[in-house]
Amino acid sequence: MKQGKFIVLEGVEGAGKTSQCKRLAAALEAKGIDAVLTREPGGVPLAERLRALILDTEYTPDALTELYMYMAARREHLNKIILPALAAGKTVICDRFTYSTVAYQGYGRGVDIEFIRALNAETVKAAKVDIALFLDVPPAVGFARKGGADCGDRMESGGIAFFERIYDGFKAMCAAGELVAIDATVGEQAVAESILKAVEGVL
Ligand code: Z5A
Repeated sequence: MKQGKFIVLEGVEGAGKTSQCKRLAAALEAKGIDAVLTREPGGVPLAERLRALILDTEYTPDALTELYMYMAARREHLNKIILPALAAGKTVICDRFTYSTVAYQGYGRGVDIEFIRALNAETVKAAKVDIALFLDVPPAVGFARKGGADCGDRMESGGIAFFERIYDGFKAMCAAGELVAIDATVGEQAVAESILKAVEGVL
């Protein structure tokens, strides 16, 4: 069985990742490609439970505790969904992945970036990302789309300076060639077309 393709969409809040993951899955299905749509943190029951705990404002984990929770969710997700789907020849579309950890816990929270990269590498070493796209929308635009930050979500209560650092982190990964930037400030249909064009290069 030929290994499936692994596609990741990244971006700040309100960049349109969730909408575009769904559009991409539908576009690939229309081409006869079996696509699995999933997300981080989450995708499988244990990781979804970790997600609820991570985002819960009741808890105040420090940056390292938060990092380990994202990693634990990732490992479970990888083992239960991503690797089996890829091995079965399916194309996996994942809403956020390792790049978010570098951006949020590294650039955002200040955890050592090389340490995060080492943890990411050890956690996901069996999975190779074929293309990772950054939906480029500045944080202020993303939050405006959503009608403001969701104060019921612990991550979103970080303030605009936190999200500016995260955005800068994603841009640095684009400059390093780890992420492919897509202008996502334009209409949804135009963004979807740019994404499909980029993805067709790896199918
Ligand atoms: N996180 C982390 O810190 N470390 C990690 O390792 C990982 C994650 C994996 C949960 O992620 C949190 O986890 C997140 C990062 C952190 N924290 N924060 N803050 P999430 O992906 O579930 O949460 P999110 O980024 O907040 O998702 P979101 O707000 O739902 O954004 P989105 O998926 O990018 O956007 P959307 O839902 O598709 O669209 C938002 C709205 O914009 C909606 O009304 C759309 O109709 C509209 N929209 C979409 N596209 C457009 C365009 N092109 N024009 C105009 N309007 C649009």
